Amino acid sequence: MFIDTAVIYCKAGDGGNGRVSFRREKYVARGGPDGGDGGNGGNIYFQADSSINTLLNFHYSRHFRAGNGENGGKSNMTGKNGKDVVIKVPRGTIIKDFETQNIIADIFNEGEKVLILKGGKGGRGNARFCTPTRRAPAFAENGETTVERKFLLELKTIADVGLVGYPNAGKSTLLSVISAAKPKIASYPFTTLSPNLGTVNYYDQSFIVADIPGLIEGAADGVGLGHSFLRHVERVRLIVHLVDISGGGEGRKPWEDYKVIREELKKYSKDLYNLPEIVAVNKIDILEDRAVIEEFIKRTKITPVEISAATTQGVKELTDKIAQKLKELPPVEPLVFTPYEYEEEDKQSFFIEKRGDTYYVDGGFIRELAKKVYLDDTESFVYFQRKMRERGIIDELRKMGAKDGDTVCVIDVEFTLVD
Ligand SMILES: Nc1nc2c(ncn2[C@@H]2O[C@H](COP(=O)(O)OP(=O)(O)OP(=O)(O)O)[C@@H](O)[C@H]2O)c(=O)[nH]1
Ligand SMILES: [Mg+2]
Repeated sequence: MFIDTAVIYCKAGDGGNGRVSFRREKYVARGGPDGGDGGNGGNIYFQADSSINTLLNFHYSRHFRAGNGENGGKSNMTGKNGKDVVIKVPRGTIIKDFETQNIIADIFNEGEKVLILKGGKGGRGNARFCTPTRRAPAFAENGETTVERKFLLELKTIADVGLVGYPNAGKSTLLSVISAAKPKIASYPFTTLSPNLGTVNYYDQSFIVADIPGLIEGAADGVGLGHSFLRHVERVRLIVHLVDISGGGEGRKPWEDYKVIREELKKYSKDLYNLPEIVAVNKIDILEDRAVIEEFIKRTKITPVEISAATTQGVKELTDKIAQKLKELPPVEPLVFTPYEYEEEDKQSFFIEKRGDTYYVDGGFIRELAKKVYLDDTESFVYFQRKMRERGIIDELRKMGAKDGDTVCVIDVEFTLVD
């Protein structure tokens, strides 16, 4: 079974809570606060692994959770960070937000770890809230909690060469003689049901060839295996179009086969249709009349490379030609897109908590703003307050019962609420 899409659920770890604790030592009458910070939650990463080439695994396990950060301890002990989770996927896996279908990442480079969900930050322990005027803070921060996200994974294989052609043309046979791949080969159409990848080592160069199921007339409308697997040759640099010179033993005309496949490629995507192409005619070992090749040339205006994948005649010339052409072509690039960021969405968030008589304001919006504004400077602080008002934070404080003269604490800075 070939699986090239999957829906999975991931959750980064929550941050551990900060601790409230006071030093207790012999002969020390009143120890200061010594509650440690909570550890950070684990992250979720995706990593490309070229030893995998389907998304099948995700049909068995669909839930991934990174470890939570541990709570802070006494004696300023910071909690342990939660364990990261690294999810291995084939090269060319595109990760989308399930709800919006927006692209989050294209897992393109072999081995590269891409951060997809960040763990929650650990909360600060009470030791961190000690100020000259507040010697014994009896509170600590909670760790940041994270949300479970639903992703759609789509595989768009990355290869240098895509092998296309009629069923039974000998595509898999060709792949098996130019690479170490061992695809299924048989004398009936639609032997290949899912893409096979093979690496061709050519002197100091190497390239990846994708062999896909055969196409027939009407594939775009779902005839045969349809053409959805063409997504696996959308990201190639070069198409090698293999034509069965024996007409499939069914009296088909090779030049017609060629045109039919070109039509199907065009229907699937103009980009695919416009890719550089090398045409090869296969099975010349059983060619009885060279007139067939002459007619092919006349009708298509293309002089094909003549090969026999079965006897390997002409295969070396074809490989030379492919390698030469690839040298001239630019490398495959990752998709161009603006990555969708959950954090962007969260950057507008804020929350208010009342502890004792103090209102604590925090959240993505505040943190973002605090990065830009130096809070200890009066003028900047006025700006900060204005932004808070615009975002509706002051209104929310009032709704919660905050009155003039009440203390509001924004991250580390305390101020008195006035209109
Ligand atoms: N005589 C001859 N037979 C060949 C040659 N190449 C492949 N064949 C035979 O053609 C048949 C089809 O070969 P495959 O490699 O499975 O063809 P395919 O294009 O991958 O077919 P699908 O996967 O069904 O699309 C097999 O019986 C092969 O042995 C060749 O050069 N000469
Ligand atoms: Mg095949």
